[in-house]
Amino acid sequence: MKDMRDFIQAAEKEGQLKRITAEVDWNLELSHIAKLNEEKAGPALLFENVKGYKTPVITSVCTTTERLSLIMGAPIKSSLVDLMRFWVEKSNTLIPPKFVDKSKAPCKQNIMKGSDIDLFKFPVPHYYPKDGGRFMGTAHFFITKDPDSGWVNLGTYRAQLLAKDRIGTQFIKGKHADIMLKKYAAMNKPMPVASIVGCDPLLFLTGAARISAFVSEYDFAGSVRGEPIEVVQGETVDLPIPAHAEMVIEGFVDAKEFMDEGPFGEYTGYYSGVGTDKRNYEQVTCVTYRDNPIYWGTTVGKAVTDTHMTMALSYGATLWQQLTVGMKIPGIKAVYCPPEGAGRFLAIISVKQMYPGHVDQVATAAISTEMGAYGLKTVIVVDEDIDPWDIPRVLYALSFRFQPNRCQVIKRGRSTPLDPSLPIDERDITGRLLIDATIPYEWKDKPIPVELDPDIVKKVLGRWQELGF
Ligand SMILES: Cc1cc2nc3c(=O)[nH]c(=O)nc-3n(C[C@H](O)[C@H](O)[C@H](O)COP(=O)(O)O)c2cc1C
Ligand SMILES: [Mn+2]
Repeated sequence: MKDMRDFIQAAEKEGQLKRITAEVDWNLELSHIAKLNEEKAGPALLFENVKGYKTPVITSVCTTTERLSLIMGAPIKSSLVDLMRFWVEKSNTLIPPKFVDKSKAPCKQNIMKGSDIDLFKFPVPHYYPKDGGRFMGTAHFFITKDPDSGWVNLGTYRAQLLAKDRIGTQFIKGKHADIMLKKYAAMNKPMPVASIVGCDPLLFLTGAARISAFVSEYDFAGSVRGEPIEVVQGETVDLPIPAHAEMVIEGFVDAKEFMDEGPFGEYTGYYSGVGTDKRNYEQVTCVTYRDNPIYWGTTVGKAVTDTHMTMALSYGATLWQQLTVGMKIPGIKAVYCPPEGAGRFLAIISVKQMYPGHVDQVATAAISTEMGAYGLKTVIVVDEDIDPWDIPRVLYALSFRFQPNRCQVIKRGRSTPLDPSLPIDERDITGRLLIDATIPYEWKDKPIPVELDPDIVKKVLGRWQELGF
């Protein structure tokens, strides 16, 4: 899979995509159709007739495990956990991207520069009633480059359509683009950026993933694809651009320049940026796009949407990988970060205990990984006989194995400013709760589980029909 067109073809073949030919308004109507469809776990939607525009809009690309499997190149019936295992495997190797000539890069088929630039030429949706405007970049990512090391980052950060040649940014403190922007600011230079709208959906998954600092998301994507991602030099910025992208918005972010941005209906189910938040913005220098481009958007909003599925996959996999491959902690059976918690606020980890304190090690390690150190609030550790995605069994453990006195409250940790459980002006720091829902390893007298006698089970199953079942 090289681009969005390959995805559309594959999804259509699997009955995972629906074309909508009736006219639909970009103003609220399109997003509401998409959201209601997502709540029913419906197909990806290709809106072919958006009021006032020729360009089609695709939504709901990542909402189901079937479509995540198609994107990852895994068997279509894979579960989220199968995909997480696959992700962990692929993160052990990295394949850097490969530059191709501009003539082989469809993203260069059309080029707008200078006064020709007009982002209103694209059918950018207005998603939720109280959004501050239309959001150009939702299922997109910004490409940036570290001025010191040359490390190229792909990061998904929302981008509001602010003017015909401006889009907003929301680089939350400590995100890779924020770290880079501060370096450019110290050098008194604006930061070159490119926003990519519509491409191989895998690149969006990686843009939203918590790949470690100094590792390029391109290299991880190359590993998943088993071959280098094809990139091409930007027109006005020195950045590698996905050659098969539908739309590329090149420009600069000046750390000293601000505009009003937001609010936006975020993945927490609440608006963020309420009031007069000022943010840096991208001043656009060039827009390139394919012939008959396809615009890609996503609803974000209340769980469960593309955002939650994407994060549950990539954040869960990253946590798993960091605990096992990174920290080499023994006994980790599985990790699950439920989509309902956007894969980031709640983690459930199943462990085969091997020594006293093992559970505490796992729980404190989880909140210290790159993934867990940012905003993870609750860690539940269960014994190896419980699959962490089997929520009824997790509730069982929380009822019969959990003891409040074995919980630990961590008072301070890095938070996300989007967490609605904290007061709006005090969201830098969060508390954390580590829940031990296991039977302690060191107990000599462990509770004796009630199990059926295997011989009798065999015998009654042999009589099953006779018994009238
Ligand atoms: C649809 C969507 C929108 C997002 N919007 C933002 C945003 O506005 N700001 C932000 O800092 N993170 C946002 N995120 C989360 C980041 O993509 C995520 O933290 C990622 O790790 C950032 O890349 P980085 O690790 O290279 O900084 C969003 C994720 C998704 C899926
Ligand atoms: Mn990154």
